[in-house]
Amino acid sequence: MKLIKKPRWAINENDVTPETVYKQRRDILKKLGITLATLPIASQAQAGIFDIFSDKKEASPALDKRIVLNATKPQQYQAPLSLTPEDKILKYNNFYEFGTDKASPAELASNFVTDPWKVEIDGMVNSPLTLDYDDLFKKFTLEERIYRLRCVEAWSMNVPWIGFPLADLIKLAAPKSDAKYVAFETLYDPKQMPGQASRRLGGGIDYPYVEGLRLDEAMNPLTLVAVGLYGKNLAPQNGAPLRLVVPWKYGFKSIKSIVRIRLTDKQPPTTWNQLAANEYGFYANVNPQVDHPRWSQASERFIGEGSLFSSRRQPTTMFNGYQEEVASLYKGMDLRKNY
Ligand SMILES: Nc1nc2c(c(=O)[nH]1)N[C@H]1C(S)=C(S)[C@@H](COP(=O)(O)O)O[C@H]1N2
Ligand SMILES: [Mo]
Repeated sequence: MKLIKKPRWAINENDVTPETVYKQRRDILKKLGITLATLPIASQAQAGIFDIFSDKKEASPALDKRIVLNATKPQQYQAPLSLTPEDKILKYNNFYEFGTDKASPAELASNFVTDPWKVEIDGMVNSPLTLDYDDLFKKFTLEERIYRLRCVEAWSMNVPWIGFPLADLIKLAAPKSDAKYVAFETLYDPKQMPGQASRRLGGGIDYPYVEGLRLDEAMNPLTLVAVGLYGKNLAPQNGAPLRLVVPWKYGFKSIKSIVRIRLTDKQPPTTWNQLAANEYGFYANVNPQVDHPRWSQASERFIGEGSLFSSRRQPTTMFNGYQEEVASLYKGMDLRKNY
C-alpha cells in the first residue's frame, strides 16, 4: 500500500484498517469456514492472514487513500436520518467524466490526481482568489452535515458530508453589487477523464461539466462545499477534492471536482439543461408534483442497507424536505415553468 504523508489538517494516519473493512474480512473468513484456530500458526502472523483478500476488489484503493478529517457537528445538521452505507456511496455514482454506468467512476477514477489542485474564484468580485489543495481543508471551519441526496433519476441516499458553507467562500471574494449568479466548472482533463476523451463513454456531454446557482441560492446556509464524507476526505468518484452539495435540488446540480467559481450577472449555462432543456431546467428543485417528461418524480428508491434493487421506495418531498429553509427563495415563481 502506498503511504501518503500526513497532511497538517489530518488527525489520523490513513494506514489503519477501518473497522468495517476488518469486520467484512472476518465475515468472509467465517463464510469460507476459516477461523484463526484452523489456520496454521505461521499464517496467523499479523501480516499474512488477510493477504488472500489484498486484491483490488477487497481493499478498495479509494478507501485506503482517504484520510480522517476533523470536523465540528453542528446540532441543526445532525438529521436523524438512516444513513446510506459508505460502500454504496463509494460505488454507486454518477460522474460521467469517468463513464456513464454507476460502477465506472469508482474504477476509472481510482488514480485521478486531486492533489495538487487549484480552484479560482473570480468574475464580479472585489477580491478574486485561488485556493490550493491544503486551503480546502484549513481555511474554513469544516462541519459534518447529514443531508438527503435526491437524483433526478428517482433514487436517493442520505450522506454524512464534511464541508463548509459556500457562503463563507463567496464572502471572502467580496461579490460586487451587480453579481446575480454563480457559475461552476469541473476540471477538463481528457487524459485523466476517459469520458471527456470519448463521446460514447462520456454520454455525449460537451465538457467541461458546468453548473450554476442564483447568488441567493449560493449564499443560503444549506449550500455546502463538500470536501469529505463519512469522516474522511472525498474519494475521486464522489468529486474530490471539492464538490458542491445543494440538498434541495436534483443531484446533477451538485457539480464535482470544481476548478472555477465565477460570479456573473447572467444566468450561466448548465450541462444537463444544454443537453435536454425540456427535461432538465436551471432550477432543478426537487418537486414531487412536477414529473420528468419520461418518469414520475412522486417517489424515489432509497438506497440503504441490502441489495441495490430491493431498496425501499419512499415518497419524494417538496424541496427534498428542505422547504422551511428554501421555499422563500422561490416566492411568486411558477415552479412548473421554472423546473
Ligand atoms: N462533474 C460532474 N458532476 C456531477 C455529475 C457528473 O456527471 N459530472 N453527476 C451529477 C449527478 S447526476 C449526481 S446524482 C451526483 C452524484 O454524486 P455521487 O456520485 O457522489 O452520489 O453528482 C452530480 N455531479
Ligand atoms: Mo443525478
